[in-house]
This record gives sequence, C-alpha cells and structure tokens, in this order.
Amino acid sequence: MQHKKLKDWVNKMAQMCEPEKIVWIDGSDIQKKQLEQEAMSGGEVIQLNQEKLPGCFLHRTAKDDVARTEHLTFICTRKKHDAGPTNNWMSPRLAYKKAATIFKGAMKGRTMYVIPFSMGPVGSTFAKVGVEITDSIYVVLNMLIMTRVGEAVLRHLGKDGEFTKCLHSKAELDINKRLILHFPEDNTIWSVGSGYGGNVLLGKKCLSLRIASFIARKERWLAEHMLIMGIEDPNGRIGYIAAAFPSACGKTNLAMLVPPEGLKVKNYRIWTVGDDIAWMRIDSDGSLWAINPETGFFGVAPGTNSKTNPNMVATIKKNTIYTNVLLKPDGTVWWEGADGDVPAEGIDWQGRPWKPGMADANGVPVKAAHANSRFTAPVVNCPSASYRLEQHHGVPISAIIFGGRRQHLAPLVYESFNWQHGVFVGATMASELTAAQVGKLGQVRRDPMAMLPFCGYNMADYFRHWLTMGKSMVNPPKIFHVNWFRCDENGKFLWPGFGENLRVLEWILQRCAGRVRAKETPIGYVPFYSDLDMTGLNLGEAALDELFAIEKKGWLEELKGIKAFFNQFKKDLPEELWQEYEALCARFKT
Ligand code: GTP
Ligand code: SPV
Ligand code: MN
Repeated sequence: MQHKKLKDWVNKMAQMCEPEKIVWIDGSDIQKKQLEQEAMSGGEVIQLNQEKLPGCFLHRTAKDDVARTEHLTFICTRKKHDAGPTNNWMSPRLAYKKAATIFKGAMKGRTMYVIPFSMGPVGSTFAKVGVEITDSIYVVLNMLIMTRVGEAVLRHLGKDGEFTKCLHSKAELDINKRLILHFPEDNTIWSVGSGYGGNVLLGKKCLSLRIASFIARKERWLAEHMLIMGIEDPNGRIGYIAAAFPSACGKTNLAMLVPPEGLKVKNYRIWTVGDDIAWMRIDSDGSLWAINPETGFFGVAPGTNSKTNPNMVATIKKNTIYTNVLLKPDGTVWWEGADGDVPAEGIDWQGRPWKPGMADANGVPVKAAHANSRFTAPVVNCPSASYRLEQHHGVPISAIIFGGRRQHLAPLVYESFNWQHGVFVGATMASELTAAQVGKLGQVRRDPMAMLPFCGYNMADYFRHWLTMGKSMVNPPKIFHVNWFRCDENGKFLWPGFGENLRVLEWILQRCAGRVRAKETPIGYVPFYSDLDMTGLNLGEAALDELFAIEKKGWLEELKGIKAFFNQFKKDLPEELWQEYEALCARFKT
C-alpha cells in the first residue's frame, strides 16, 4: 500500500480508538470465509440451514437500534446556513470533539477492520472511493455484499487518490452515545454507537447520498434516492426509468416487478439496475445516464413473498444476511407476510422464544420479525438483474418518477407539464412515515424527492441544482408522480400494486415516446382510462374515478402545507418554485 494519506489516517484513527489489532479487507473469498467463521464464533451472526439457505446468516441488533435515527444524524458544515433548515446541524469542531470522546478507546480488545470500497464500477467516471474503518464484523460482511471491496480499489487509489474517510464504531451501542456525523467539506463521515444498516454501512446513505449529493452539486450531476429499472418491449427496445419513493414505500418491489397475468401476452421483460440509489450524469448526447453505485440490496423483509416479489424471494435464497427476523427450529427464517404458514414456534428478532398469538403486557401482539427487519443480498442473485450493471456509462433514463405513500389526495399517476413543474412536483412530495425511520408511524411529512433525510446540503440549493440540470439537458427525462397507496373510505388500498404497477409504467413510457394523448388537470396530465391496459384486472370505472379523483378542497389544504414548507427556506428558495406554486393556485381557482 503506497497511499501515505490513507496510512496516516488509519494510524491516527487507531490511536484514538485503540483496537487490539488492525485487519485490512482484501475482498478475497478466503478472507470472507475466515470472517464468517469469526463472526459465528463471536456470536455476531448465526449460521442458517446450509442446505436450504447456503451461505446465509442471521444477525440481531440491539432492541433500540433497528432503524435509522434521523434525530441523531447531522450535517456538519462550517456555516449552519449551508446545511439548510431541513437538516440537523452541528459545527465541525463541536461534532469532532463530541464524537471523539465516544470513539476514545472504543475499540479496546476489538479488531479494527479497514475496508477500501468503490461505489460504482472501479475506475468508471461515476465511481467514488471510500474507506470504512469499523469494529463491527457484521458491517464488514454487509459491505462485502453492498459494495466493491478490496485490492482493485487500492490499486485504483494509487499513491494519492481521493477517498471518503468513513469511521465507524459500535462503541457501547448506546442510543445516548450515538451520532451519525457528515463533514462534506472534509469528505468525512463519523458514525458511532449504532449497529443498524443505514447508520453504519457508510457507503450507502451516508456516502452515496449525503456526501455524494454535496459533491454532485459541485460536479454537476445528481445523487438520488431512486431505483433504476428497464422495461424491454417485445421489439427489444428497453426504456429505463428512475423512481424516488421514501423509505419503505416500494422502490425494491418496483425495481424487480413481475408482469401481471393480464399483460403476459405483451412479453415485457423487466431489468433491475438498482433498488435504492441512483447516480445520474448528463452524457455527451445531452441525455441523463444512471448507474446504481451499489452491488447489493438491503431490503425490507416483512411483506416479501412469492406473490408480492418472486424475484426477491429467489435472490435471498443464498449468500444473504438476514437481520432481525424470526429463526425457525429448522434453521430457516420467517417474517410477517413471508411465504408459507405461520410457524408454530421460533426465536423472535430479540432472541426470545416466540409462538403465534403471543401478546405483550399491554395486549399488543408480539412480532416475530421487526417491522424494519431486512436482508442483505447480492444484486447478481436476482433473476431480473440487468446485464449492464458493470457498464461504465450506465443506462439512459427516459422517465423520472416521484411517489409517496398517501392514503388520500395524490392520484394513481400524473405527469408534470415540463421539467420546472416536475421539479416542483418532486419538491412538494409528501409521504406517511414508516418503520424505516424512528418516529411516529403514519404521520404525513414533506419529503422532497425522497431526499429529506439524505440531502447533504441546503435543500433550497438542491432544488436550484435540479432546475439547472434540466436546463443543461438536450433531452431531459419526463417527470411523473405516482401513488400506489390511495385508500377508500374504509382504509383499503384502491390499487392492487406490485406487478400491476406495470400498467402505469407502460402508460408512462408511452407518454415518453409521444404515443398517447393525456387529459389536462390543474396538477398535471392524467391518463384517459382507455389508454391504461386493464386486461385481467377486476377494477371498475368507479374505482378508477376514486383513484384519479382530484379533490379541490384537499388540494387547497395541501397548498397551505406547501407554502409553509417553502417558507422555511426564506429567500433561498428558487423563484421558479414560487412561480409554480402560484400557477397551481391559479389553476385551482379557475
Ligand atoms: P427502503 O429500502 O427503505 O428504501 O424501501 P423501499 O422503497 O425499497 O420499499 P420496499 O419496496 O421494500 O417496500 C416497502 C413496503 O411497501 C413493503 O411492505 C411492501 O410490501 C410495500 N409495497 C411495495 N410496493 C407496494 C405496492 O405497489 N402496493 C402496496 N400496497 N404496497 C407495496
Ligand atoms: C432506507 O431507510 O431508505 C433504506 C434502509 O434503504 S437504510 O439503509 O437503513 O437507510
Ligand atoms: Mn432507501
């Protein structure tokens, strides 16, 4: 290893954390096997039934360490204003100082692992290198699935290549001594006191979104919380879309959907590029091209079964790490909404004996798996994995889709009038909170572009960057909004979702190709019912009317919420977004 800065940094961090030894992760199979053995004997993971689930393990986190802790996540820029009104901010000086007292001696008696990793194919124009230091072997095993790790990365770094310095320690796994800190100006991340995915797999949300969004603005590209998928028609033409939905709102499911029975005759083929993060650049053709910087899925377990997501069921049969699910007596796993019968017994996600029907002291049913239990699996396991995953130029994006979880208001799908209006649609997105973040379930919050918890700088500047990007493209993608979660008055989903969503994607691609007309409404274009292929779907016109209803009263309320949200950005909010706001108000008045 020739990189002096890297060596010096590792030494300095070791001086602070005081590990017993330092192990460099080389990405080899031999080392991976050793690490797995070590993780088993240390009790960090439990080996699952190797006949039924080869290469699979189970891990349990601490009880209060099961989701991202957004209130303990900070953007540490020198000026508070640069973090903006939607981020938690701490001065870099104070942040380093506070965290250092927790990191001090935190690795005593432990091994410090050093993981060189690349987000994106090593050496591609998109790729960014990070090095994560951690005392968690679970983190190492996850990073080996989620990113490109090892020698090739070091070789690419050479003597003085740029990398993001990522430091993590479990420390005491104490929520009162937990901090997830981002220093975009230093290209540095410090995470301490947690062992949960989004807080500790620093290549994911911390680097690929918070730090990358900061870099992307300077370098004029986009780092987004988006899935990427391709839809191939029978003529072999593949249309690619990128879609931003907040956490636990359906990205993974959409990215690998299986065409519904009624559309089978059309012979569509789905190609999964990514399920969580998209890095997008304007190429020399003036179009937007995207890669998925990750190599694995860190997906939500509950609700995953052969009906909702058969491709994922196939993906997680081998070389997968399960976190916080039920362990069955036969050494396989289960979660609420998994295939098969509810097991008669097992060990729940907290390691306690479990039986169906058990209730806690308050009479609340005890869950077998945590609502935010997850699996970590390699993308290449997925039957629908794109053949272009290693391509350095990525895939060309025809449509960008924003979407949220809204019981009311938002129709099944609508199209923005143009890029600027599309940016307004993204900037005013809202969604109900889920188990993916610690907070009040079901509460509606504004979550612009599904990036509220992930934007590494002032969101007003982020909106401006989006507006600028649109102007820089000869051929910008069209922008749409979807809502799979609208409910009837009894709280039942009006739309069947999952594979059936292809009917909506089909319309979207037809709009991109200019093949169908659309109906103009105050909020954007919606489909003529006759342009939605409903073959084989038992959904009457009345249900469609409910799905597409645009209720003036509700939207006038929504406009108040949007105004209040925009107001917090004060003078920083781009004028264009106020123009769009006024135009929307005006369209509702006439
Ligand atoms: P993160 O990994 O947290 O970023 O989540 P995600 O956006 O990838 O969400 P995911 O696809 O894992 O879906 C989360 C939950 O939404 C699961 O419980 C799914 O069963 C449910 N879900 C996904 N798609 C649909 C849909 O089309 N309709 C309905 N009703 N539920 C859906
Ligand atoms: C999300 O919460 O958006 C996730 C899971 O994709 S985590 O890695 O925890 O962020
Ligand atoms: Mn996500």
